[in-house]
Amino acid sequence: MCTLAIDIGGTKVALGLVENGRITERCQFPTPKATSALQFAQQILSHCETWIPYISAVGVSTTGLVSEQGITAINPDTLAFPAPFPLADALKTLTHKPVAMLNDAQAAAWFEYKNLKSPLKNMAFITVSTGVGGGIIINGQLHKGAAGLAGHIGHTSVDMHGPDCGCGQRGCVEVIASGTAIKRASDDVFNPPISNIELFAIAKEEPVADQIIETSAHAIATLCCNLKASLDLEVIVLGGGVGLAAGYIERVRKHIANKPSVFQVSILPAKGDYDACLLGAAFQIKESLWH
Ligand code: BMX
Ligand code: ZN
Repeated sequence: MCTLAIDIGGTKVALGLVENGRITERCQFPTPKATSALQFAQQILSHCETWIPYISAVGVSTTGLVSEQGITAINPDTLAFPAPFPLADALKTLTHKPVAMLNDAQAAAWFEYKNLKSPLKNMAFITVSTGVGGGIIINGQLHKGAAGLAGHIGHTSVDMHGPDCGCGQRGCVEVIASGTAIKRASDDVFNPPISNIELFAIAKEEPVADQIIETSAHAIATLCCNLKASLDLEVIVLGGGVGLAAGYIERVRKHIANKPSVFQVSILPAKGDYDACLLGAAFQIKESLWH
């Protein structure tokens, strides 16, 4: 069975043709502006027209809160979805295939959980990318909560006097640690502006660059210890463009090692690497068809 996997992030959309858990075709493009759900779906499908005859289902992982009604932004600064945004329905109408949709980090969490080397019961996945997303596994089950919000750990505050977050709160992990936050801090000091990739590349020789990345890693480490305290997780898996950037996990581990031992938790890189959310998109549709 071939699945069309769609991963919608705040910066890019990735598409994959997935067969037996392997990505056989892949493409990506900048996230289109979210106008109407039907238009958005049409734009996405225009990038993979030749794959459509081979697919039997569509799996979507997307940034935002996913409910029966569609997608809602928690932080519209990362991607503003006009409400309601019934993307699954639009994709169903256009492809005539079964469609299942999950939040991007929840989908990756479930995929990563099912691919852990040693079986555990309690785990979280954190993506540090355009935003900071999360997915939580409790007692071997993906925990979505009453309305699907569970795992939006990027919007837990680690500094009540911190900067305003697009979600309406202050000092959220996302507004301090995300790729967007790193870029904002970097633009304040580097003229001409540099990309986050360049920032990571110069961090060894440039203390200002190093400090910006440290601030992000420290906030993520604090989040990990908060999660350990609230959920007693056995492991936390890190993903996303920033989360998987060279040296980032080591920085997070170093900050965790400085916290009281009871709150320390092991950190692993995502097995699905940069495609954890895309593989999660394919994985969850397969599961939803079986159950
Ligand atoms: C935001 C939120 C989450 C998402 C996370 C990571 C929106 C639109 N998104 O916290 O739902 O999981 O970003 O998203 O409110 P990404 O764009 O970085 O992949
Ligand atoms: Zn927030």
